[in-house]
Amino acid sequence: MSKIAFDGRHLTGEGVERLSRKLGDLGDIFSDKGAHAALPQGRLVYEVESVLPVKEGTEGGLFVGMTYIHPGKVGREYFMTKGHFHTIRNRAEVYIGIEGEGMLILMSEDRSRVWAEKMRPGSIHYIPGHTAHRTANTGNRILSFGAVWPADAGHDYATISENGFSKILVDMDGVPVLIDKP
Ligand code: M6P
Ligand code: ZN
Repeated sequence: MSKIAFDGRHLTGEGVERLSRKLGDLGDIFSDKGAHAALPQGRLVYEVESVLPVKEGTEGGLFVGMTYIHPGKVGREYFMTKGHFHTIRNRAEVYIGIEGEGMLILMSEDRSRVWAEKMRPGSIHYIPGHTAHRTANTGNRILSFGAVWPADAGHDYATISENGFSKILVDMDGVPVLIDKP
């Protein structure tokens, strides 16, 4: 019997690590700085639960996680994850939509291409290597998805926090649209 399970709301079992990110932790990712500053900094944006069966950095190992993004917006931009490249750039990842509606936003390593895939319950997304990835909740309830990634992939957040993605996902009359970063 597996020692970890998803009970429909959370990962349960031994060794589940949890982290949460609040608006105050995410000042550098949203483009409308005024709208960000006006919101309560303690508001929860997303939570991540992960299981690391092997030591971080183990070649050939896999990690598994669940991410839960709350509904909300900062200005016209949807609540979203920080986003990252993998430190070892060629490492890929798989996301599986579980609940709610969202968009997986992807960007090529040279920043010239940004595209998005719709996430919904049951959608499966292959994130190739050399591709930055972040997810946005475009609905009005929680967006949750599962992820599986190589144990040696690593998270490069610095490249994204310095330059962001070259396009942002905004609400245009109720429709999520990618536009050039203002
Ligand atoms: C997925 C995986 C995790 C990641 C999480 C949140 O579960 O890709 O590795 O940590 O999403 O994304 P971020 O780390 O960019 O905040
Ligand atoms: Zn990743």
